[in-house]
Amino acid sequence: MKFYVTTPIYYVNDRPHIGHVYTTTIADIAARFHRLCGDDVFFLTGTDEHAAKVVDSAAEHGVTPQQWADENAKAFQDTFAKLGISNDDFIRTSQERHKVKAQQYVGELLKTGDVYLGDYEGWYDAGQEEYLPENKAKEYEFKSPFNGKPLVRKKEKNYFFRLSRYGDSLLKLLEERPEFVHPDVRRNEVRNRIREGLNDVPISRTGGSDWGIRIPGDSEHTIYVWIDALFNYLSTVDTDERRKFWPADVHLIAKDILWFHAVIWPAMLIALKRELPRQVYAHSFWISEGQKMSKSLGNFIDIEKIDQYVSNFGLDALRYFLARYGPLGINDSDFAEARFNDVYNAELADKLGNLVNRTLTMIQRYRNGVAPQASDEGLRTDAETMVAAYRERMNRLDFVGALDALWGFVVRSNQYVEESAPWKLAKDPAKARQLDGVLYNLAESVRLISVLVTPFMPTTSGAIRTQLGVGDKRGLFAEETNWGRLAAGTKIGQVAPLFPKRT
Ligand code: ME8
Repeated sequence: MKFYVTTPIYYVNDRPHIGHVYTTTIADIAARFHRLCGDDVFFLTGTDEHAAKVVDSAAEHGVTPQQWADENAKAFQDTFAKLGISNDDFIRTSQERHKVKAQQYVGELLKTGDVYLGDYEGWYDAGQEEYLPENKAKEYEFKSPFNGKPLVRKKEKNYFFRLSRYGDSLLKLLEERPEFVHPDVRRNEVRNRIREGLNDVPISRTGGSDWGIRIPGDSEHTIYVWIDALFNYLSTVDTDERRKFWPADVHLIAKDILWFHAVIWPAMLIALKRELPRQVYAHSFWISEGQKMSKSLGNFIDIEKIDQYVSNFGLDALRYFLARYGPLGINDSDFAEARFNDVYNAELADKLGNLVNRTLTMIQRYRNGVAPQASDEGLRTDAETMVAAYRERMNRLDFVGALDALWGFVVRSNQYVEESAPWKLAKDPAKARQLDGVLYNLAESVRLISVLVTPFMPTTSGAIRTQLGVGDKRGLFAEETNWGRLAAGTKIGQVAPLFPKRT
């Protein structure tokens, strides 16, 4: 099976922060899970470069827009590389391969009449580069809901996309394929707004700057940055080798950009007669220490702060925290240092780290570092129930649920240590076989956990496997999750604490 997952392409004018890192990490977890299952995965992220802000900032810094974009795109690329993100490509909308395709798509839409030239007047949010509908502009008292700056009344000759044609098709789509927009609350929001009626949307701008992609056959208008940006998902895989990946299996985004992804994008694809993505998954927001992150408060968890967390706790601890406590559902999540510290100690050090460490230490102490023979079914049923729940949840991108199931099993295994008290069995030679069984079951549960943490904590997974003596190389999910795969006689490696406790 193929699996194509995308993140938003990020505005190249901003510096990477926890929000960008979050969506990209979540996509990375999905990609790694599907690779573990043997799927043919394509994972795309990138940068959105044709915003007017780029021209302004470049001018302020005395460089060309392209130089400014190059520099800032690199910040995103470096950040994702440093965070071990396993994207298969990084699309930049200023790349020729994208520009050619974006022009081609607009050309197709001009031919079908889905794009036409007309007049536009409305309330414009310069920071977001979008027009707000009259009622929204009024509701926000003619100020940007994003940065509070006054909206500007703007009039221009524009190319429009005939969105008004597609209301019924979109409602039908949401009816027939409810999973198209996830979570449900977001689908309902979209449906209600579509029912209020759809206007045609302006998809071009003028402004004298060359920065942007030209509307084909027009020397003045460039393609509005949002339309240009949405095309990235298609343009990147619109080649002979990659066409097999379309349609995208999931576009991961946050709720701020739902309308573009759940309404404008599918309408354009219908107009282009292309297959529609299977899902648009709009998560909620991270807030910081109980407050909304904003420029004015200066409380972004920015890349410097992220680096600090990584050096204090390790990259995998950050990935775990993001995945387990992140805003995948409809509620916002708080990124707070005290909470991070508690989670690290309680869930990584005391639960997972402790289980691995005590299991391997006991095998060293009681069995000379060699995994013994199984003698009963011990933790098997618990393991199988957990694996089934984990798989089903991972397939639905319910990472919180999958980690709940997995950590439930970690807790169960720790409990099993207490119940079976190997230190008592070790004192009685008549119980040697029983002790073999207990130690085998624990080692096997550690092996299984090493496989299932792979998408979330790839480095930890490797470390557990090296300590257990089974090597970093993994088979596919289906075979690795068979209970009893650990060979008796496996010589365990050097044992070291995975998550030293923090104060
Ligand atoms: O909107 N919590 O780019 P952008 C969680 N270029 N995620 C957050 C977040 C937060 N507080 N803040 C941002 C754009 N994000 C356009 C997209 S796509 C064709 C064009 C994440 O740089 C989240 O994924 O403003 C959100 O949707 C995205 O960053 C917005 O990134």
